[in-house]
Amino acid sequence: MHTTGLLAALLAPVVVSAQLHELAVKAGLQYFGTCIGESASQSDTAYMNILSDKREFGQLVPENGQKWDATEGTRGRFTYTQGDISASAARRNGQLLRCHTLVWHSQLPNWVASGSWNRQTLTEVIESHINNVMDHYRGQCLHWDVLNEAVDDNGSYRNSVFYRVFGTDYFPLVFNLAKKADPVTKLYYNDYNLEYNGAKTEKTVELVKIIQAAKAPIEGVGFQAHLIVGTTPNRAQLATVLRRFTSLNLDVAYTELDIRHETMPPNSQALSRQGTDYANVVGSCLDVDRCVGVTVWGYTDKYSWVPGTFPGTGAALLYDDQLRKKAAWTSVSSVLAAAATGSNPNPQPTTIITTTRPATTPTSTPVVVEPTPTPSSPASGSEAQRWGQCGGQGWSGPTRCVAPYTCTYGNPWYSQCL
Ligand code: 9MR
Repeated sequence: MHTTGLLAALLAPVVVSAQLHELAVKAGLQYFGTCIGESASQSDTAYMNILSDKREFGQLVPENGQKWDATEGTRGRFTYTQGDISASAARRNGQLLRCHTLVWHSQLPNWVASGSWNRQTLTEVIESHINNVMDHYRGQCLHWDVLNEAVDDNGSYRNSVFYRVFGTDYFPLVFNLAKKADPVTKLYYNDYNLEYNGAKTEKTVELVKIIQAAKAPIEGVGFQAHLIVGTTPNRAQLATVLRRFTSLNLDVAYTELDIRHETMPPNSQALSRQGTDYANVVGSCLDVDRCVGVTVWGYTDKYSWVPGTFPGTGAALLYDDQLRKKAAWTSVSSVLAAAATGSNPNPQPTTIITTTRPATTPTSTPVVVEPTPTPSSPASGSEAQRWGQCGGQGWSGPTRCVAPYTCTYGNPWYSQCL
């Protein structure tokens, strides 16, 4: 090889080949995951092949299968066919499972939404629902979204059947019932548009404080992050709003991330801007201790709720409708890889960060990634690092954790150093 050729080869960017979940774990998160569309999962093998690779997606959540209308469409008759699709896939693939959702005004069967209830009768209904569904998935859910979208977009409490019967008393009630039904899984409040730090965020802080004042066991807040290209807050702004909740002694996670284009089809500039927005969201999670993971609401534009709900918008996900990775995928992998190879994977910035990790520019700022043959395994030695896997059926890696972390049971297939 000519000297110049050799030099060029040495200086050539190393393409980021590692996958999203394995990079996320190396970067200090617990997981990078996706929701699973129940119908696509039954009909599209190529879709399932990518989704089943736990190096790419280490966590799944059902898009619709565990909701009230899917699990208890008729009072007292529980069906888990749809919900079990995601639980079985996670078990088969060795992936973590987030569970979604127990108490929500939407996808709520008519017999609940339009019933005529008092506090006692509606408590019985909620308790029976929570007990049955949580019992069915006991030992399998890392988190449960106990309460979903209880705050309206204008910053008032949502006028649902639950609010009309109980006022704010149902907030602590549902967390207490959930803790009684499954004391192990982490209990989350989950909502959208919290990212903008506006009136809705204020009200959600108030909701959390009501639950905590009643000594009920809320443990995390899920930021759904259904965002729009070009209007997504920047990394520092996002970290600031996440910290409003971690300062209340809660975990936080991005639970339903997608960033839609409002002009379709997007040109290359818009696709690159989408990459910047994605990197800012993922980067903000890396910047905040107790931001435990990122879940995208589907991974491919082939299957997304967005165009159906916001006609004329779309292309919100990391893979296009041909299952090819988009610029946004490269941005996310770059921001994770930069954190994974840094000396301090989860710093605690005290001032507004411009960051030592590039927020994006994946093509011009290539990141060198060490080969990572075994996801979630420690770099060396017989002890797993923080968030690393330390047990589970079929696991042959380390079963001890570096101090001060302890090997904590997540589900039969996954224990983790926490
Ligand atoms: O993606 C889900 C879509 O298939 C359903 O039709 C819709 C019905 O409400 O729910 C979508 O998922 C929602 C999630 O459960 C809660 N946050 C908002 C999500 C997008 O609407």
